[in-house]
Amino acid sequence: MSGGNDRPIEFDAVVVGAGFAGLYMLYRLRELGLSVRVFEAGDGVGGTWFWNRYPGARCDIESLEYSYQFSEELQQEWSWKERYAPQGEILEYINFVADRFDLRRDIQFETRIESAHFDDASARWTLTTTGGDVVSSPFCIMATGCLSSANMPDFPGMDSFQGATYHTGHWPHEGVDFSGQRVGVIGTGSSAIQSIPEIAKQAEHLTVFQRTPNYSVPANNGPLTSEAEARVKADYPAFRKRNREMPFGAFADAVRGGEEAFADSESDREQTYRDAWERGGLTFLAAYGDLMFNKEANDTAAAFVREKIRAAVNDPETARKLTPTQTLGCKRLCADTHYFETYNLPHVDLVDVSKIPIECLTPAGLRNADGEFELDVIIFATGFDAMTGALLSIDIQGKEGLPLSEKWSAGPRTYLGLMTAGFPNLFLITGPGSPSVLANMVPAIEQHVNWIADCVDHLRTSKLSKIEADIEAEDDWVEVVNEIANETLYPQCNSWYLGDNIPGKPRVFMPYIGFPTYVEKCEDVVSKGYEGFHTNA
Ligand code: NA7
Repeated sequence: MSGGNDRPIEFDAVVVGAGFAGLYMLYRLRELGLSVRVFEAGDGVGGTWFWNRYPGARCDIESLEYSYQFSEELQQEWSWKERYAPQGEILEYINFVADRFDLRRDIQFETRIESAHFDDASARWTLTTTGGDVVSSPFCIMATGCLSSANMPDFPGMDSFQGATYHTGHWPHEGVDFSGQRVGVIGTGSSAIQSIPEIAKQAEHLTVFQRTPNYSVPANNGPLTSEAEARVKADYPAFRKRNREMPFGAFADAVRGGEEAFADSESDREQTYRDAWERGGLTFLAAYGDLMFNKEANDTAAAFVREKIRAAVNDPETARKLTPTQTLGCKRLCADTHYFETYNLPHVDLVDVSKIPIECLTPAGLRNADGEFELDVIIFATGFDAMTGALLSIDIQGKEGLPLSEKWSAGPRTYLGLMTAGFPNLFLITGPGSPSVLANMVPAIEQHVNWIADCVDHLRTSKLSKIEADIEAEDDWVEVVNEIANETLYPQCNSWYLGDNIPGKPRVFMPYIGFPTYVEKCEDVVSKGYEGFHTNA
C-alpha cells in the first residue's frame, strides 16, 4: 500500500494491534472524526484471546468485570455464560463488539508492523509493514498488548525433536488431539496450570517439567447465574465505580477481612481465608489489605494455601515438590480448576527441573542430567516477554533516529506508561509504568484509551502538532513506580513483572501499583495543562 509515486498513504492516526485496546482506540478516534488504520498481525480481532487457544484457556478475572464499560447498551446486551469466561467466549464477545460498532472496515489483518520512524520536521510517523506497505500519520498508538510476545526457550537440539512442539501463546486454531500421546509440558505458570488438567484428560501420559512451583486458588468457576448477572446489570455503572476504587481496579466483591491481617484473631483470620478460598480465584489476595505489604501477614495466607496443596495431592513427595516457598502473589497468583488433583492421576508425573535443568531436546524427547524423557509432544507453557517484548520487536525510532531499544536498554522508561521522552506523538496503551497487568486489564485499557483520545482531541483543537513527555517528568515517574513497588512484596521473587523470566532482560519492576491513585494522577496532569509534557505548534 502506498499513495502512488511511492508516497505513503496518510491517516490521521495509526493503531498497532486489534485486541481490546486497539478496538476501543479505533472506536474513540473515529468518534473524533479521524481517519484511522489499525494493523493486526492475526487474521481476526482479539489480541491475546486470538492467540492463546490452549485447552483450558480462561480469564482469571470474572466476566462481569473483564469487559468494556464504554457503552451501557453493550454491557446490557451481552450475557456471559460462565463466571470466568473461557477463551472462546471472550473471542466471541470481542468479535461481537467489532461487528456491533462496525470496526472491521478500518482494520488491516494479517499485517505486522516492522518499523515506525518519527520525522521531527514533518511531525509524522512513518510505518512499514511486513507486506511492504508504507503509511504515515501524525499519531502512532501502540496497542500491542502486555503478554503477546511469546518466550520460547532456546534449548540446544530444538530442531532435532521428531515430535510436535507448541507454545501455549500460539496455539493452533484447529486444536490438538493428544489421544494416545506422551505429552510433556514445560512450565507451571498460569497457562500450564489451566491447560494441564485438560491435557491430562486426553493424553496417554503427561509429564510436567516444573522449575518453580506456583500458588493457585481454585477458580470455583461455574455458570453465571441469572441472579448474579441481574444484580450487576441493575446498576452496572455503580458496580464499575466500586471496582475502579479498588487497588487493582477489581475485586470489589471479594471477601475482605480488613486492612490488616493481624488485626484479626488467628481463628477469625483462618475463617476469612476459608471464605476467600471458597469464593475462589485471584480475589483471595484481597482478603486483607496488607497481604502484599507485610511479609508476616503474607506468610499467614501463604501457609493456608500450602496446606490446601498438601491436602489435595495424595503422594507426599509430589505434594512437597508442588508446594511453593516464595511470597504469595509476587509471581502472579493463578486460578485453577482441579490443577493439584491432576497429579493424583496415575498417568501424570511431575519432574522438578529447578536443580537439574532441562539440557536439550533430543529426537525422542528431552534430556536433563537424570536422563532422557521420551515424548511425542512438547508444550512450551513458558510465558511471555511481558510488557516490552511486543514493542521492542518493532524497529521504533524517535527523534534523531533514536531507537527505542537503545533508550530502554537498561529497562523501560516512560511518563505515566503513556509516552516516552524523545518519541513525540507515540502513545503506549497500558505501557510499562502504568497499572496494566496489576489492574483489571479492560478498565485499565479504557482509561488509557480515553486519556489518549482526549489528548489527541486537545492537540487538534488547539492546533498543536506534537506532544512529548519531559525527560524530568519521566525520570521522576520511573522513580515513583520503583519506590511504590519497593514498598510492596512484589519485587521479592523472580517474575515477569520484573522481566526476570527473559535471559538478559534488565531487572526493572514494570507495572505501577495502585489503580485509583494512578487514575487520579493522570487526571491531575491534564487539569494542570498536561503537566510534564511539552507541546509544539
Ligand atoms: P508464566 O507465568 O511466565 O509461566 C511460565 C512458566 O514457564 C514458569 O513456570 C517458568 O518457570 C517456566 N519456564 C520458563 N522458561 C523455562 C525454562 N527454560 N525451563 C523450565 N521452565 C521454564 O507464563 P504463563 O503463560 O503461564 O502466564 C502468563 C500470564 O498470562 C499469567 O500470569 C496470566 O496473567 C495470563 P519460572 O517460574 O520462571 O521458574
